[in-house]
Amino acid sequence: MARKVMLSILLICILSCSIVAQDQTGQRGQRRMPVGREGQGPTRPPAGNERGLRELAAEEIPPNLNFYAMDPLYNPDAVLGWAEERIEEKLNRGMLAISTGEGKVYLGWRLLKSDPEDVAFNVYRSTAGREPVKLNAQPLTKTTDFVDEEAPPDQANAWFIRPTINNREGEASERAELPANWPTQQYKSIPTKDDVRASMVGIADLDGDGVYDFVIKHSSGRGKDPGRISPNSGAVKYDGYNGKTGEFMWRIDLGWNVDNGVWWTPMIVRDLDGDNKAEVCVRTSDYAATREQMHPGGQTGFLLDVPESR
Ligand SMILES: [Ca+2]
Ligand SMILES: [Ca+2]
Repeated sequence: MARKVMLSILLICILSCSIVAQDQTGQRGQRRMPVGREGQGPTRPPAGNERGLRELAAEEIPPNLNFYAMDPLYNPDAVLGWAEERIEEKLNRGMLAISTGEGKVYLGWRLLKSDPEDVAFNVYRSTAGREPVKLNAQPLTKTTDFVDEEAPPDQANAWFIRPTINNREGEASERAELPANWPTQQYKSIPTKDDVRASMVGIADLDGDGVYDFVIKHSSGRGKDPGRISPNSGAVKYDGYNGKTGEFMWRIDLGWNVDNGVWWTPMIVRDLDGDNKAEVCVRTSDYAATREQMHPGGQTGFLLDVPESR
């Protein structure tokens, strides 16, 4: 297994405000602590904050990073090192069934990189849990979709495909299902916890099951634009949702000291160490639970006056 790079550290660094450059001799620069004011300082993050990471010891920091975080975090199961092979997502077929009206159901699925060039597909439907029936007369070779115009709408239906290679069928995909009397709805709806509105969405497989999940950045607190100097109006928070089940997974509260910038408080959601579970890289700062606990620069809203910008 190739050594995998702990790029998350690098990216956390790039996004973090507390970065220190290596000098040309490779020596670590003097660690700079955030400049707090008397009576100011971080308070504890909420109990529900994601805490599955620990601080990285100095000897665990890969030696030739140009930048590193002052307090990099490291998942104990992750492999440290550098990627010698391109890290690729391991996704499932993405079998999809969408009612398009007039009794028609659009079916779509992924062509995988592992599929041979002459792959073809058979499409199956199981109605009310009965034995699946093949819908196509000949294996499909041109596209990775199919329209089922004969599914009984008054019964629950499930569809799946099997790739065929040299007329031999391969493994069945996961199933896409529609309940009886399905509505005409060309999207999936996932309710958000606490009716949170998203200002930004990251898409990647968080739990490694081959299905894309979602990370949303809360829009609570008006997003700040660079043209205006204004204090934060809310803590910056991110939520994770399971794309397969729609279930809420976790919430990360970065607190009030992270500027709620529209453009400069982004996230990167991507598998960086090759374990097929996406990392979430965000900008960090000392935690402040309330507006009153913010660093002084944050209270005035002047970004260049906050410790994280120095
Ligand atoms: Ca997933
Ligand atoms: Ca990962």
